Amino acid sequence: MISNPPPPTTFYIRNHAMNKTHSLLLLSIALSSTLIACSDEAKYKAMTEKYNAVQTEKTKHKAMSPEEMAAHSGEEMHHDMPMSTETTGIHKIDTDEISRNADDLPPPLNRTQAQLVSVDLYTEELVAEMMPEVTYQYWTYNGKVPGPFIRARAGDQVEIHLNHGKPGATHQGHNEHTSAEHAAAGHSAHSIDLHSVAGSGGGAPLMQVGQGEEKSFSFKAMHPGIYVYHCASPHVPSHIANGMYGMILVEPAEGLAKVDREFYVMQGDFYTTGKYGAKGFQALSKEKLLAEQPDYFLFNGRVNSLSGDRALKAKVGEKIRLFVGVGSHIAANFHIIGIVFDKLYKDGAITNPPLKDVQTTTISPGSAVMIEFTAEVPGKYLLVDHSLSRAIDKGALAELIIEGAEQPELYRQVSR
Ligand SMILES: [Cu+2]
Repeated sequence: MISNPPPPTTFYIRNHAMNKTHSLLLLSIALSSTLIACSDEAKYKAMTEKYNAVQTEKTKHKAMSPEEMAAHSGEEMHHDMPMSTETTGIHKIDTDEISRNADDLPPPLNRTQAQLVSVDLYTEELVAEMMPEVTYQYWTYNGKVPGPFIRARAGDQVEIHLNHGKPGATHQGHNEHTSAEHAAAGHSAHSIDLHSVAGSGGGAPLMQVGQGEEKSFSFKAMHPGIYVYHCASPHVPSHIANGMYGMILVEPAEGLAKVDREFYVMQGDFYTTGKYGAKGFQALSKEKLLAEQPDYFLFNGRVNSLSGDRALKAKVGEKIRLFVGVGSHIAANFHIIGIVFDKLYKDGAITNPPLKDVQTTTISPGSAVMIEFTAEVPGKYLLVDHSLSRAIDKGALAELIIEGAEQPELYRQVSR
């Protein structure tokens, strides 16, 4: 029941200016992505060449005046030029950072009444680095992997607005293709299925957005928990494999216990035409996806996304809460080396009594957990998938840095 609801909470939209040059560049990207649909290992070489040709085209466009662009936009683009060593394309990317920071989530709600929560999402297809010198075309919500962390309270009415393409941008340029080609490419539509929704398809039947469309739907957040959302447009596994997932927290009416730090981490499996570390542009390998043989297991979308400057950081004595989910297809075995979880809320069930003193937890695909612990001993801790080749050899590694005074009574070297 919502009486006199306070003003809606509106989640951010990153609304960078998009000029005509950029929109044409996106058209080039879209052209290259049609190939991804029919990708298999045999076509990889052709795709790489085409990608590099597109990058050459992009470079050319960058040097053009708006007038030249206008004149040029009617021309047919030629992507069959031979590959040059100077256009390997590995540094020609749409965004310098595909990964969402682990601390990029809204603060606790701290309110006692239900209200309307309005969430603005858009879909964006971006070429970015998966690791140095390895690029991939991600499909995203709001330009990052994972999508925005949505925060509501039990009893809230939640309105989701989903725009196909970045608002304010000339649409991402499928106009040279037929709709059949779009469908074949698997990105004629995007959508959203939120696991917190009680209703057909989790909203997806109401939320299929095509080029230039925006659709909205509303649901009542009745079940507290931490949930995954994801794209549910055909071919659904491909959309998810490309990065279209995020999490929504429905806080219980009484709120959550106070903590000092909260972090948002999602593990995803990625399937590339080349092996782990193979340089250059990597397309989605549908064959590997169907065989459930990922080349990468990644936290927040890329290798080392949450390390160094972007590591999770806390101080000795602070209470830490992690929301950890699996957006894509393979269950995670989440562990932090050197940390025991004081409390674990399995399977998103945050209103149940937690498990206590847990070392490792499995997280099902399409599920999430809430973990709480106190930072006790300073140092660097590694977040891993404890199926450890995934961490050591395939990317599932992040850092938690705890700063503060040494605690020799808790942890020290001794000699016998
Ligand atoms: Cu999608």
